[in-house]
Amino acid sequence: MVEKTLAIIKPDAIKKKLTGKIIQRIEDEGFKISGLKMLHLNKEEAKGFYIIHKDKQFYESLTDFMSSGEIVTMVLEREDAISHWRQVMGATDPALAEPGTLRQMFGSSIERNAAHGSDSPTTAEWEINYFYKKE
Ligand code: IDP
Ligand code: MG
Repeated sequence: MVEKTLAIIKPDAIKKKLTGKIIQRIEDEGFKISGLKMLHLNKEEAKGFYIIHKDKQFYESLTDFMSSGEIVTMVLEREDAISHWRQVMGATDPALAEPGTLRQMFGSSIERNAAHGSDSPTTAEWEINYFYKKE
């Protein structure tokens, strides 16, 4: 089934000039990019996006990081987009991610792991709406 997911290139990857490589990989994996925006979130916007993690010990640090520089948000479309994008990214912790995954190749820590992807149809819809709300 063709579905949509929200992908983010995180500030660590933007700073390392990996934006082009990551977008190339997205296209090579057969995704259609149907939305794309570069944004610099403020702290409140980062906290809103990651509200699901508000009780985690890493919430403050994660939202500082995600508001520390520009990000690129994208809506990706493909057959099984949600699970396929998570496969392409690899495990949350780059040290545990499979060889050839984006996080294994480009991530530097469990926090600074280069990319984000929605984890279910419900979160994909919520996350796409967070950045691409129809006015
Ligand atoms: P996911 O991005 O693979 O879905 P989540 O558990 O949803 O992983 O966590 C969201 C983001 O929070 C991660 O991508 C990572 O940037 C950060 N994070 C997750 N676990 C930790 C941790 O234990 N320490 C620091 N940051 C973390
Ligand atoms: Mg997640």
